[in-house]
Parts: sequence; C-alpha cells; structure tokens
Amino acid sequence: MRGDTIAAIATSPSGVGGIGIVRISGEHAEEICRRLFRPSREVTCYESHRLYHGHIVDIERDMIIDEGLVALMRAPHSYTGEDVLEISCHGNPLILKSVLDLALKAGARPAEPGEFTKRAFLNNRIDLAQAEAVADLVSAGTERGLQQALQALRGGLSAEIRSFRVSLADVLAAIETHIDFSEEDIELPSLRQYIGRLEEAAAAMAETAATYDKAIFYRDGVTAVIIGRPNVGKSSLLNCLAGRRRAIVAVEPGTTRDFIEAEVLIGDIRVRFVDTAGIRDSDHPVEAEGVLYARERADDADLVLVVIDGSGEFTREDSEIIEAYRAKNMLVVVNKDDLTRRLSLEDLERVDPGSKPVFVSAKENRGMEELRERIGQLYDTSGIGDSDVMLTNLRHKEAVEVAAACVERAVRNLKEGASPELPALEISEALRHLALITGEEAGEDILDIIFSRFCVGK
Ligand SMILES: Nc1nc2c(ncn2[C@@H]2O[C@H](COP(=O)(O)OP(=O)(O)OP(=O)(O)O)[C@@H](O)[C@H]2O)c(=O)[nH]1
Ligand SMILES: [Mg+2]
Repeated sequence: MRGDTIAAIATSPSGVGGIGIVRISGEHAEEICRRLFRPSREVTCYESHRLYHGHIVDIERDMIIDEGLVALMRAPHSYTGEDVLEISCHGNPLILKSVLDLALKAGARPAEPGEFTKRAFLNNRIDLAQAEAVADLVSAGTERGLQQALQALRGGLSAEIRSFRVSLADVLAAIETHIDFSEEDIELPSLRQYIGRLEEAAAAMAETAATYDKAIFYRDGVTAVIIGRPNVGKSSLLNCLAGRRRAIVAVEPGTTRDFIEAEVLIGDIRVRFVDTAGIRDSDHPVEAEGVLYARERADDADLVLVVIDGSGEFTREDSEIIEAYRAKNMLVVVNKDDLTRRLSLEDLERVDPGSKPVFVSAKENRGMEELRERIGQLYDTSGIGDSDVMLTNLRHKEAVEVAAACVERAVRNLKEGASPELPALEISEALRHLALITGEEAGEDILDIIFSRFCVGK
C-alpha cells in the first residue's frame, strides 16, 4: 500500500456547496500539497492538523484555480492512518474537479469507493464493523438511523461482539484443558458446569441478532403497499397520507394502472406508500399488467394495507385479497366511512379473525392519524434505548446467528456427554464467525464487497 497515494472529492462531487473538499491520502500527500498550494505566508514545515490559508495553483499553466485552506494530518494520527491532505476550496464542481486533476497530475491516483475507510481498516484505525458504520452514517435517512450508525462507529457493536468472544474463548480454553488432560489420570471437573454460561451466551447472541428485524426499518424505511379492489379509494388514501395530490382519483374503476409512491415520515421511520392498480380480472392488457405489478409489489412489501369500501358489501374479492396477504404484516383499512356503512364486520372477522380494521374517510381526510399510529405501533422500538446495540447489517446478523447456532449445538453436545472435541469444535466455529464481523477473519473477497458499497471519497 505504501507509495500509492489516492485522491478524491470528499464532498458531494456533483453538488454545489459553499465549500468542497478534496482529500488525499498516502505518502505523497505532503509533496502534492507543496506542488499545488501556495500558502499566503511562507511555510517551512507544515504542522500536522493545522489549517493554512493560500491559493491552489496550476503551476504548469501558471494559473490560480481557487483560494482555500489546506490541512495536513500526518500519519498515524489521521483518518486513514497515513498522511492525509485535505484541501478545502469553494464548492463549485468545476473547481473541485480541477483541484482533483491537479492532485492526480502531481502523482495521486483516483480513489476507489470506500478506499479511505478501507485504508483506515487495514491500518487498524478502526475495525470492520466500524468501517461499515461509516457508510451507514453517511447514508442514514432518519435521526434514529444516525444514532445507530454513530453508536456502531464509536465501537458499541464491536464491544458487544468482543464480549461474546471473550466469554466463549474462556469456555473453549477450559474444554481444551479437558482434551489435553483426558489421557492422564487426573480428576477433572465436569464439563457440564459450562452449560449455563454457553446457554446465556447463545441467548444473548440470539437477542442481538433479533434486533436486526426492527433496526433495518430505521435504516431502509418501510415499503407499505396499498392494495384492494378497484374504486375502493386507494389513490385517495395515498393522497391523504402524502398530504398532496400524487395519484389520479376518478369515479370510474380501473383508474390507477402504474404504481405511484409517496414517502412519509411516521415517527422515526420513513414509510414509502405505494398506490397500485385495483385488483380485478381485466381483459384490458394494460390494466391486467397493472394488476400483476400490484400483486408483485405487495408480495415484496414490508407492510400491506388492504383497502375495502365500507359503504358496500364485503365481497369475495375483498376476502381473497385479505387471504393472500394475511401471512404478511397487514392492516385492513375500511374506507368511505363518511357514507352509511354496509360492510358486515362479521364477514370481515370470518376472513381475518381478530381483525382490527382502521376506519377512515379519504374523502374527508378522517382517520389518518389513527392509521399512522397503527403503522407506527408495528415498528415501535420504544423498548430499545438509543445506546442499545442494534444490528443494521445483514452480514452481521447472519454471522451472529450462525455463531449462536454453533453454541447451541455445543450445549447439546455437553448435555449429551459427548466427547469434548465436539463442543470445542463448535465453539471455535462460533468464534470464527464472530471474528468475521469485526474483520479479523474477513478475507479480501468480503472486504471488496463491503467497500464497493461506499461512495467515492469516503
Ligand atoms: N364518499 C367517499 N368517496 C370516496 C372516498 N375515497 C374515495 N372516494 C371516491 O371513490 C372513487 C374512487 O377513488 P380512487 O381513489 O380513485 O379509488 P382507487 O381505489 O384508487 O381506484 P382504482 O385506481 O380504479 O383502483 C372516487 O370517486 C373517489 O372520490 C371516501 O372516503 N368517501
Ligand atoms: Mg387508484
């Protein structure tokens, strides 16, 4: 890695901003600084972590590119652990591109996505879980998502994983002693005494893994697909929830054919509502295509809102739609509650036992607060504190689950009085999977996948 100096625009590369930053990391950072920066007062030695004012110049063309500030962060006390130069200039994309070009001409090469953070990891500034938290921190779309990412970046997740590893390694050492001395004539304490500790560890890991299912909604938001027969008021409902006219509403059934989305913040969660074509058998190819889309979207949804018309009878089609999505997270929304109700709640109860439908009138914009509340309750995490570790990364969740399963098998081995080699093997395997999270055991292939998801400049 030494000798290879990388450069990238660290601020949004296409966006215009007051200030933009070009970041350079590697052993040529200082040399590049001296080549493209003319300090306003003479500098003999750039002090680490100090800002210098001056001009960025293209010496070949004898041209001033911009006025700005530079800071040199010398290794190892920098983000990457290498010499890092940050050039702050005016945030015009043309200026930023010129400054980057100058850095490249002066000997740097363009950084790959996430390469600065990858170097921080390879130079042991942060572990892999922290590196991934950087990407989450940059992309988080909600306050809660930010808190989680920050917590992971500060090492909260890493500390939890480490504590699992410490307790497992402890037990493993004890079991290995048994293996070592089993040939000799010494009275050894029973291995059963470790069952309790292993059970505790497995339960704690399973609990941590389970946080993923909720945390993921903070990170990625929730997709809620609005589905139902034609004309029940799906598009009207979407417009109410979005607080503006998004979808066309019309008296004739079969109005909506494509799907239309609107994103709304409910509590800490971004909910993407998707309006779809009314479900019915249609001879019209475009409408039929829309119905197919609607079903596909609903199949993939996190939440399905089945809308039925309260002013009409409960129909076989209504019941078929409810049946199709009952296994999913589903809410029944009874619309047109401003009209006389002709819907039989007993019929609804028969198809959806324990049904707690939400009654609304999209026409009069009534019942929306209750609907939002009910959706919020589905993703409620009030029991989880801001400082509790939550897994937001599928890779982490899978590793913790596999580790927990290994430990559970070790427990079974011990209960069955199996020879100590078996539980020892399981525990070693659990330790290996936990180490994948913080990166001690992660190979180049895993690193490539992880860092390719980053943006350039991070
Ligand atoms: N009285 C009353 N009429 C409503 C309500 N919601 C929608 N409507 C009317 O019902 C008709 C259909 O509304 P849409 O929102 O287009 O229904 P849709 O389910 O999207 O229909 P498709 O796109 O055809 O599947 C329109 O005439 C609306 O004005 C309501 O709460 N009360
Ligand atoms: Mg519609």
